[in-house]
Amino acid sequence: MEQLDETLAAIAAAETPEAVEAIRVAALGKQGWVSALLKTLGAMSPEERQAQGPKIHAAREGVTAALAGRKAALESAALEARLVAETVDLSLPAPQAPRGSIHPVSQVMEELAEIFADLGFAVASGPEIEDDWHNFTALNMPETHPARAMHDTFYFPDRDAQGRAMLLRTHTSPVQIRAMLSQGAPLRVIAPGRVYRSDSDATHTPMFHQIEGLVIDKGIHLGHLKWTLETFLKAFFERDDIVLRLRPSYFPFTEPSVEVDVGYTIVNGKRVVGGGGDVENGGWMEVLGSGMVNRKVIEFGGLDPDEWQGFAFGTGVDRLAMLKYGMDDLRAFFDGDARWLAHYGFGALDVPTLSGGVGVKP
Ligand code: 2NL
Repeated sequence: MEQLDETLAAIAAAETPEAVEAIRVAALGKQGWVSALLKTLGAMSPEERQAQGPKIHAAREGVTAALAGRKAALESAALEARLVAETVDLSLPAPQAPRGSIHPVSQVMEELAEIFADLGFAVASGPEIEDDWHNFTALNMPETHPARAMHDTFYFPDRDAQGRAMLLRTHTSPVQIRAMLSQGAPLRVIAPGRVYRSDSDATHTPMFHQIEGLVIDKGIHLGHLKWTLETFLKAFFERDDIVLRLRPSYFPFTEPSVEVDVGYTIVNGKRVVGGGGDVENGGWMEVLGSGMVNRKVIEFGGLDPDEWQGFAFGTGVDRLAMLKYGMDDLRAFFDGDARWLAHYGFGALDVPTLSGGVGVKP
């Protein structure tokens, strides 16, 4: 059978699955030559059919088997080629997964919590939407107090169930009022968090971060305040040559009130905290406000000021971060620019360290 030899040769020479399929159609398809031969069987005499039938069926089976064999061979060759092309070089470095970073404000808040934990302070928190009693009245700022306007407060249009004006807290002090009322005395807390003032320029953002501290106990005096702030600043700036200057000041919630400056030294044209003060190439910068808690505030906190005394202090977390880590644009803190974060952010494993610890050493 001449057609059979040709078909088998064509199958053996086929290079692609498409070529194999075309041959199958030409032989076994409805119009194929094998199908045509099968149809001729019906018109044959029994003798002729007996002679031709087995040959035609054998031709069909031969073609079918050859097609299947060639198809399998082509498929395994294709797989082989893929396996060779797709080798994986296990010695190459793994692709880096994109990593986020810790915002400097978060990092500094962690550092502060760590330092004050070592001094026996717990972290307290409270609502950012406050009422004017906790934010102002309890801090010795009555309705008529000019400081209520001084703060440029964001007020809400509605009052709360007790008829108190609602506002975005302007400082973290209300958290400490709440701590006094709920925990009583003695008390040692820090209150870090977001605060809001209607203020916006190169050095003021309407939202910023504050940390305040409050100690209430018996016989507390300015000496405790000075030692605590000095110990804190030494641990935070990781320097032993921290020099403080205390200046008398005024806050409604403390009496007496003290502003705290820290000495700096000019290094390569930049102010660096440490040493300095009233020397050549040195100066003072204000870092904290503080004082002995006003008797009225202790009363508003539900305590007897003849029995309990305390000191308190407050400062800006964003400013502390700028001073320690050398950022100079406050607004960049809240722009959410990934490039700024990649540069100034901290790794998740940059845990706040306290190399020496703070407090009394043996
Ligand atoms: C500053 C000054 C200060 C306080 C905050 C305070 C809180 C209570 C009672 C008394 Cl509950 N005082 N806080 C005291 C003095 C200063 O902050 O310059 N902050 C940025």
